[in-house]
Amino acid sequence: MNTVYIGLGSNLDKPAQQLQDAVSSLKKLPKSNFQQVSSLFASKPMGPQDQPDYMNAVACIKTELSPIELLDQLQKIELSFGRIRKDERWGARVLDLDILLIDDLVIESERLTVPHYGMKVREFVIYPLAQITQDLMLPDGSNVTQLQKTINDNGLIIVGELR
Ligand code: ROI
Repeated sequence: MNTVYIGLGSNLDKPAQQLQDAVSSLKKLPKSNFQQVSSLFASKPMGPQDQPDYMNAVACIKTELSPIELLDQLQKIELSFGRIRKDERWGARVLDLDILLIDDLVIESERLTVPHYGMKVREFVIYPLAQITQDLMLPDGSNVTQLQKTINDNGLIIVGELR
């Protein structure tokens, strides 16, 4: 069993509801056990500012799926939520499910980079991750609680809980 942290994000079509529905989908993943999810956070868009604010959260699962099997499952969920993969980088999206960490694995393949390449500087990843872990260590030795202290919260706020 691998312990996996997944970043959830949405800024279209009732984002809070999208994230709650996404959590329900994560609870049904095959060969997996849902562990926990952070609070629901509202965040300012990183990247182009001419898009709605985001809702973000981080969930933890334990899974026997291989990393690629898990990626396939998460992309299937994104598609089922009406996610359209556009060429536009960093645009608005109905649902984003990012694999952040898989135990202390380092993966650099065509489809999958783990740890997630931007996670260490994104307040909407590090704050929810720090909320559900204690001194979690990344493969490069950095500590999530320490990272949180160095990253500006950029107006991030907790707006609710996910079940
Ligand atoms: N900005 C925020 N605040 N939250 C996200 O989940 C998010 N996702 C993205 C980009 C467009 C980079 N900006 C984001 O993919």
